[in-house]
Amino acid sequence: MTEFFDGIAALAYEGPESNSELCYRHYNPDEVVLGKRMEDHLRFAVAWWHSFAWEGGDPFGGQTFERPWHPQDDMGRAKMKADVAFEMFEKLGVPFYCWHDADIRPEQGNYAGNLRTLEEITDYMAEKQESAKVRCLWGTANMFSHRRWMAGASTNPDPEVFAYAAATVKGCLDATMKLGGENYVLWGGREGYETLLNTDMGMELDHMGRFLSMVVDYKHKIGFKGTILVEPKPQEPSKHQYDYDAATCIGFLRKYGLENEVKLNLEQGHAILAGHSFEHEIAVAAAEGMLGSIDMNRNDYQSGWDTDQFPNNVPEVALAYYHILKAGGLGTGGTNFDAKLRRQSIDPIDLLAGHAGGMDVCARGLKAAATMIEDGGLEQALTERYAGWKTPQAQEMLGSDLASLQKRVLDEGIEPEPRSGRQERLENYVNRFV
Ligand code: XLS
Ligand code: NI
Ligand code: NI
Repeated sequence: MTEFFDGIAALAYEGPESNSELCYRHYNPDEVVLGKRMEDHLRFAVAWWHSFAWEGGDPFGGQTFERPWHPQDDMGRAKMKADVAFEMFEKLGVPFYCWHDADIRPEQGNYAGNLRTLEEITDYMAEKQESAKVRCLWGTANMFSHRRWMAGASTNPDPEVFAYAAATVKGCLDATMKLGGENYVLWGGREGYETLLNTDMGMELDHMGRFLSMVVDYKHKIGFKGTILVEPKPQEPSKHQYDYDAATCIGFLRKYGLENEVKLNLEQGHAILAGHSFEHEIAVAAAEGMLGSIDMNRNDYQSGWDTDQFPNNVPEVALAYYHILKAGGLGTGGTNFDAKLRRQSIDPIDLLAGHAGGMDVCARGLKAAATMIEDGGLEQALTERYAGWKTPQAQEMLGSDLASLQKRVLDEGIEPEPRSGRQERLENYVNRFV
């Protein structure tokens, strides 16, 4: 045991009326929602990078968090960080965690050294898992922070960086498998460009497609049973990110023949940056059978960048889970809190409070979504709105052609009568549940 969370007890479900500062008011893991335990629907995960690796810097100032494992450059402190992380997982009762190689291992400044420290720290984590309830939801490689990645990883103009990226992902996939990870994520942090003046976009996209195929081949070679996930995000950090949004990624996966091998990890804040709602991104992926997992957070709607705050808006979260439930749930995926504290929230208890609040918001969203599904009002409205398409005549039309349809319009004197889309009535309906 470390002293980091001294005096703070494990969180318990106390119900909506509780006055405790630190408890669950809505997240009750064993409560059954639509025939399944809440914990199994939501599959919460803590993100190692925001909670344990980030030091509280912003573009104008450096570290504000003074954790006993900073600076993170030696194995002793990396293990202390892992000890605190596992204590936090237990106090929160979360079933999963997620990591980048650079979050968990001390940096050695060269590939062989980093592989060695990654193996050592993941052995240590695997050992801790033996006596813990928590599991690995996904691992990933940080191929965006170090200066070697500044012009991309698999899309770098330098083939040596491509090789380095391949070696890095191999090491991370091996480590994810060792930890029993249920997925492996690729977020193309620097896969994009700043200016077309120095960029061969077609070549870079082909290299990214080839790279992803190598990842899929290696997954099968080692018998990794998890799902490979790609995480879309627009305009940050590169001005033009190749994996802009769900639709762009789906087109990319189809082009390189990977549509049956790779799914999407969708992040709330990234959806907003792309000019979409979160439920839009979820519905796009679900329509293609490519909904994999979600990164749950929220952006500050005024600042226009990825602020990665804990979610606190139940109506927004409810619509996201509504579409997840409609799609049949998260499968091997989960709800990963890709969310960090504000840099003034320096106390250990803030880390627990951030997660507990987010989990309660998601639990309320899930329950509201489940009630809407049970009530069936939205589904009913859809059935009514598209009822015309149920007729044999409408279905036959889809196999017809422009000239026959013109003839039909003229012969029958068709002049369609517009009908209300009922948006406000449907919004009022949703507001009864959230
Ligand atoms: C950054 C991404 C990142 C991925 C994992 O914006 O959300 O945190 O989830 O590399
Ligand atoms: Ni993310
Ligand atoms: Ni993000």
